[in-house]
Parts: sequence; C-alpha cells; structure tokens
Amino acid sequence: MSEPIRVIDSHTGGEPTRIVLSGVPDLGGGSVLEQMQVFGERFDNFRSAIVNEPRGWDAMVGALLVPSDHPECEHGIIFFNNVGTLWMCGHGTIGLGVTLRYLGQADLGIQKVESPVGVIEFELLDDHTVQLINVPSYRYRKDVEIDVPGYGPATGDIAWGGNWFFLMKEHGQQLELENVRQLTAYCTSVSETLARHNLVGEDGKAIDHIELFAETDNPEADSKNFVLCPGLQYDRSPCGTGTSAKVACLLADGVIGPGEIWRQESIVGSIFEASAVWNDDKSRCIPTVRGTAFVTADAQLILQGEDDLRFGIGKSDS
Ligand code: PYC
Repeated sequence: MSEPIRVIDSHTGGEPTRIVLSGVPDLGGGSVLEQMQVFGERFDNFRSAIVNEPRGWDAMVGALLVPSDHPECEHGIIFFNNVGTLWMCGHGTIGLGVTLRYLGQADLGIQKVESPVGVIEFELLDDHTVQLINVPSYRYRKDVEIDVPGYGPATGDIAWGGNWFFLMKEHGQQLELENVRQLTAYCTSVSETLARHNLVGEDGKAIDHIELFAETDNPEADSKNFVLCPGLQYDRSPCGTGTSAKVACLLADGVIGPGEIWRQESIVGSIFEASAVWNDDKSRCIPTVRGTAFVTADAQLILQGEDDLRFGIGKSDS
C-alpha cells in the first residue's frame, strides 16, 4: 500500500477541484510546462487514481502544486482531468485560493503561480472569493462556419483563454440543465467536426473545449453558457478559461469596453464576473475572472497494492 495521499476537495460554482497535498511525484523540476509533460508521460496512473472512478468521478479536476523556478512564483500548478492534463483551469485556480485559505497558508491579497501556459495571479478577496488574473487571451478566428452532421450549419469563434475554445452563439440548442445529454451530444459532434476539418488553435493545438451561449432570464447575469470539456464532462461552473476566451471576443467586438464587467452564468446557475483590458498592441487582452469556491472534503486517499482497480477502471499496473 502507498502512503495515504492527502487531498482537499472544493467546488467552484458546482465544478469540483481536488488539490493533492501529499504523495506528489517528483517531476524532475524545470518549467511547469516541462513538469506537466513528464507528469503526462510517466505518471498517468497517478492522475487516473486521483480523479477517476472508483475514487473520483468523471467531472473531477485534479491539481498538483509543484516547484517553480520562476523568480516571482512560490509554486507551480498542474491541472488534470479524467482523460489527461489541462493547459490551465480557471475554476481550479479559484478552488486553489480557497483551499490555501482553508489550510491557513494564504493571506488575503495577491499571489502568483506558474501554470504550464504562463504566470497567473490570483487575489484572495475573502475566505471564499478569488479573482483570477489570467494568461493573455485572444480571439484567433471569427465566424468559422461548420456543418455539424445530423444538426446542420453552425458558426463559432476560435479563441484562447488558457485553453482552446470554439464559442458558439447560434447553435439551435436549449441551454437548460435538463438538456445536458442533448447538449453533450451536440458539442461532441461539433468537436468531432472541428477535428475532421483540421480546425485548430493558432499553434495547431486541438480545440478541446466547446462553449455554447444563450440569453438568460437571470437579472444577475449577462449570458448563460454550456461548456463541454475534453473528457466529455460539462463544466458546472461558467468555466474560467472559457469566460476568459469569451471576454476576449466581447472586447474585440466592442460589446464590452476595457474593464467593463461581464457576468457569465453557467448551465447550473452559478456566476463568474469577468472583464478584460488590452495589452499594449491590442493583440491580446488580460482577463480577470471572479468566483467563489467552498471546501467539500479534507481527505486521505488510499491505494492498496492488492486492488486491481487502484489506478482507476481500465488502468493496469504498468
Ligand atoms: O474553469 O477553466 C476552467 C475549466 C477548464 C476545465 C474545467 N474548468
């Protein structure tokens, strides 16, 4: 049996985060991007053991605090989900801030953390509220037309907010919680269509998050979304990186001005408040995303050597 692995679970607007506090594998140092690559290549069983059944579940996002050699950062962070690593995670960063506060390891104020795609800042505003200042974000392509088999023509923007997104305003779907199955099927078809036509992010990376928007009748929000993540789970929160991609598009279209607040509601009704300001040459913007998180468990995970399923269903020892 391995040593018990201490984790703190939280949820940010309904979306879970599991921060791993002990038993973190030695990833050999270097940049957090390099450490993420080592984690993905050599420690996939560990990833699966933390987030997948029978110990976790498909919507769980895990996070490792790792060393950072960046001069401004005390830690690095690597996020992962049911199928692999994530470039960045906004709801998870909000969960991280609230978890560090719960542990007595964070004062109110700003901290910098190195993610695989750049340094992010988060400001702990109170015990449950965190404001993320995300990596530079931008729209790469506007009004990309696709034909979704079985559904018909649709249009979306390709944008980066720390992950690659396809953002769709016109899709013919009803964004209601009881339609999650249909929304998942539709977004899966969109994702397959993008891959089939080699529609990718600027650096050739897969667009692995699909984000649908609709009007909302909630007076506290400006829009409602549904976000399908790479492991075919939907984001219960409004998605921090997805909301960053959204405000990048809104700023580019002049729908919001620099610093103007956009309130993004998720499919479960939770809300992030976001805004963005331009960088010097207006090629990128810096998004700010504010949300709340709550700790749900302070637990020890046990991996027993005799348990064939200790690394997750479908995962073997090797
Ligand atoms: O909040 O950025 C986010 C996120 C990505 C995947 C799930 N949540």
